[in-house]
Amino acid sequence: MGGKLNVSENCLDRHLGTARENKAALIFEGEPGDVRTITYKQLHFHVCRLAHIFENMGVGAGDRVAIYMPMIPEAVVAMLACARVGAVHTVVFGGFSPEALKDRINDCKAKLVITADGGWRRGKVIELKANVDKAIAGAPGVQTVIVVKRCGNPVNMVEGRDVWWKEAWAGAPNTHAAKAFDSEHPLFILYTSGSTGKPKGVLHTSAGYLLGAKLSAHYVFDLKENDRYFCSADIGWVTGHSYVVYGLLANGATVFLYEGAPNHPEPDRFWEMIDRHGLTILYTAPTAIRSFMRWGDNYVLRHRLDSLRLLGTVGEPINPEAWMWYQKMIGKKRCPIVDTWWQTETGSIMITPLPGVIPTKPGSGTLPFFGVVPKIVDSDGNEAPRNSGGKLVLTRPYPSMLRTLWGDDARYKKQYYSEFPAHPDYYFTGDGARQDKDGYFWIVGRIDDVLNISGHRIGTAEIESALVSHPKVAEAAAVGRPDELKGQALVVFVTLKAGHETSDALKEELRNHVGREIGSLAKPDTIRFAAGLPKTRSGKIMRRLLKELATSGEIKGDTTTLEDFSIITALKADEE
Ligand code: 7RM
Repeated sequence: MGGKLNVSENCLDRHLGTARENKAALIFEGEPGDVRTITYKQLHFHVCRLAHIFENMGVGAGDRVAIYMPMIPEAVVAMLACARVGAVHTVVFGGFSPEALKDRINDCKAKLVITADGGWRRGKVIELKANVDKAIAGAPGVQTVIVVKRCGNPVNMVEGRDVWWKEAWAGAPNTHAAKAFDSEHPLFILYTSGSTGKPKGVLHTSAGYLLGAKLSAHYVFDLKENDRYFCSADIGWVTGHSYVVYGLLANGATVFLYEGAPNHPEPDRFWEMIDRHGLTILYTAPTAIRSFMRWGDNYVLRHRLDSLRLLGTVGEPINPEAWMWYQKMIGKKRCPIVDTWWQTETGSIMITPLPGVIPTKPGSGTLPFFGVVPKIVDSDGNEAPRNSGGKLVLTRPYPSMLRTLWGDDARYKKQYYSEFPAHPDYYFTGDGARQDKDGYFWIVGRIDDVLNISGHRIGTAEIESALVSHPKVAEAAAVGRPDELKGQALVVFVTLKAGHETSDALKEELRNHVGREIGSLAKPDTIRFAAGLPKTRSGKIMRRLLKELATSGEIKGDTTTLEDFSIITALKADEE
């Protein structure tokens, strides 16, 4: 405490007057193929200007700003301009529905929303501004909306509330004296799924977060001055915050930003861009790698990929087969792979190899990063023997750890620090893992009620509450089933209120309903209607049994606490 800094100054001004001043900070490629290069000096101009615009609007230290944008440079400018004036950004992934956006805006009481008319995805326009309008209909606290013109699709501008980015731009000075904020000043809130129906607003602060992001980016990607770094994560996820924006810009790196889908116009878009822009580092998710494998080697073999020198993965456990393919087909056996384990809550990479230093094993994140002290423990918090599974905890604090859940300190303590009463200082990750004889960590996956679908965290409770908000649904239970492509697929069991008939049309209606409530990423892969759900005598849905049924079609596990066994027989008979 007591130290002061400005995060945006540390990402921008510190490079001015050095050889990096005219270096590309961002190389942007839109899905239609438009390319823009923005140097550190130019990015600084843009951020300074927007900082003035914010201040003229009365948006300053501590105010919350929601960012709902495509992957375009203005999104990065918006984040850094918030940091510059001490405003707290909450970036909401563009794939979330108006309903989900509204909840997040209301939870943190954002008074400014920054968006675009639309964004390109597989040749189509995602209508972001229209979604913002719907969200704001239920979020009366929003005073201003700044709109970037990206796609030129028609939008409705509300007089006195909505302003075009370009018009707000005119006249604002392009230098801005950055004020220093306390090291613990809030930097951003990022909503993430937990084990209850309501997403949690993970709060990160300034100095510790930036240190974690910067130091880890430097060592894990072994950054060199001439690197051109490509992380395919959207800035709506924590990976985009730490390893597109803050960690890389603080290091003065060149970041490649791509707006669209990896298979547009063809499934070789990434490889084509890597060659054309001479990209040197690729950081992506296992689910993307499995898609590339499925699309076929020919799309990869059309390209040289000889600029690449380092590969990374994040988001979920990588199966050894995908790891080997990545190493051979993309890295040509020349490039080290860093499998990086971390979370929205940890803010920066926690378990990872250091390339060229730590020997890797396909599927393992290997060893902890500097200052990180993880342990595998049993239910009492005692260290588990090597090679036996347990719960993954972080036993010591580190700079980039989350500070609280926005507006809910009690939930923060309960969620993360109450799992082991004998060790109130152990942070519980929610992951199951084991350590092998060499001390290497192998993450198995979530052991709480959180699913990891294509690297996206989704709480079963969120899906269930979306389903039961449909007028025909009585009860719902969501479980994960292993899926070759997505890691986990989403299976939901639904019982209907009396008087409603099951049908394929209703299944489609329910899928779309979840899409509207949360976003397309949460649409169930399989919907199964049931006459009843298996419950304990105290009325708790036994998801464990449903998960077994969804996975193997059988239930062999312990059913002694089940209240009514006939339900299981009926469920099995109902199989599609
Ligand atoms: C960065 C991010 C966090 C959850 C985490 C794990 C899983 C992430 C890995 C991984 C195995 C990895 N943040 N996870 N990285 N599992 N190996 N390298 O993903 O908050 O969205 O998700 O993702 O279960 O708890 S997140």
